[in-house]
Amino acid sequence: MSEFFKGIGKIQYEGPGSDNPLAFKYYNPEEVIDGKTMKDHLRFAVAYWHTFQARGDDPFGVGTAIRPWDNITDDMDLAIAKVDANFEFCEKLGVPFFCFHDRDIAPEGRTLSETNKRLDKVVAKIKERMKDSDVKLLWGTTNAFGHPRFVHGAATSCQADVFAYAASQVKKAMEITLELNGQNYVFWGGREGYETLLNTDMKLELENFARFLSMAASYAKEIGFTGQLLIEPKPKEPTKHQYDFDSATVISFLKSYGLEKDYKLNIEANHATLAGHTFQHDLRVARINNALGSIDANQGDYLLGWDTDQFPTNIYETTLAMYEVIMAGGLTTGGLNFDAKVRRASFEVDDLFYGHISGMDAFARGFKVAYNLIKDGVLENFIQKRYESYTSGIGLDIVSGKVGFKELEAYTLENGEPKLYSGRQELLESLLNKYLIETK
Ligand code: XLS
Ligand code: NI
Ligand code: NI
Repeated sequence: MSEFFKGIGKIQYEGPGSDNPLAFKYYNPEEVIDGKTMKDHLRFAVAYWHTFQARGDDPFGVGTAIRPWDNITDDMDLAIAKVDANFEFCEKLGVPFFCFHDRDIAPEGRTLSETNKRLDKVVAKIKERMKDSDVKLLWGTTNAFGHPRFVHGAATSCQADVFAYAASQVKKAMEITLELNGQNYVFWGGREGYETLLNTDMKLELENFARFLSMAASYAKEIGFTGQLLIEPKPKEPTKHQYDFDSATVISFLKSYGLEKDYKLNIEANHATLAGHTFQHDLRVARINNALGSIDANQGDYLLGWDTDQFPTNIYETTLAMYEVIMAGGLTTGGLNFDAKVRRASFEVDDLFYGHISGMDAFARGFKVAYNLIKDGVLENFIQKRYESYTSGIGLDIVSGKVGFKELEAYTLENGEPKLYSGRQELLESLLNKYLIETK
């Protein structure tokens, strides 16, 4: 087996004082916090598509990436080689998981059965590598948006034969995810949305989408896939309006169709911001609905209106994200998948390492700050006090359903004007900064 990332050894934790660019400054995988190692708290994953497939092309120019597998011309040889590259990369970084789309690991053949045979070949290779590696599959998914047949969508296509094709594809992708012991299965509705309502039967498309997800959940049960099914919200791109707009939309969609027991959410930072929310907002909505499943860890650019999928470096945001994760009880079967790509100008292989190292350090740091904030009750104590009026008297009567408008009017007539209290945002922001700066 040839080595792809020559000259790069296992990335070590060297601590905040280190100036070695190929070392962790904050991510110390073996450090135990609250009874668990950082590795187990953070459950990082490498995204196959960005790391082994993407070439840095954009609408204005071709790919710029220089990769150690560039000399391999046969596409199946290349697919097999990338399995080795994936394991070497994850092992060198000490990342415990990876994620893929079916079409990332094996190129399509001329027919569905040929495509599936190709998948089987690559899956056999992955299984073989898994035998002597600790690297596992966090989730599998289907790419039902890249091929021209999905021009009008997959589950929400206007054509039933495309719906059927997409179902066949998910069926197979679920089977291989099970075979590889994947811990989750993700649905990102790449083209499940519309460009114009002038040609769109929105009601039928939404119903079909629900039918598709319900068939998927039944099939998962039938084959004994016990991993978590996840939906990844995104408001737009590639379609003008994606049906899985944001956490709130997806949760209410799931509830409308009775699917809420079968699905949780995979929240992506950049998708939340595209929807006009903070990352923390979409995580919070998921958390309070017991629907936080997994995370696509990346960040967008506030000046750009599209999904830039950058490596997460903003510690303020990783802190608030990890705050939600800890408050939700941890990631359980989910993880922090780097759905992130190096910039087009960062075309060397070292950049793939720098990107992941910076993301892992940013989340490790965010995790520690969030952990301390929660341990010291900095925000929770304040919040508890802020809502204290609902724990006794008229407030308790409201939340326990004891009173209606008449009783509330009587209360107000008797008690007069409410005495108000400050929300103390600036104070809390400065406390957050203190923890960001002082956390060891
Ligand atoms: C694209 C999505 C995609 C999903 C997996 O915007 O983030 O990469 O994570 O299909
Ligand atoms: Ni994603
Ligand atoms: Ni994205």
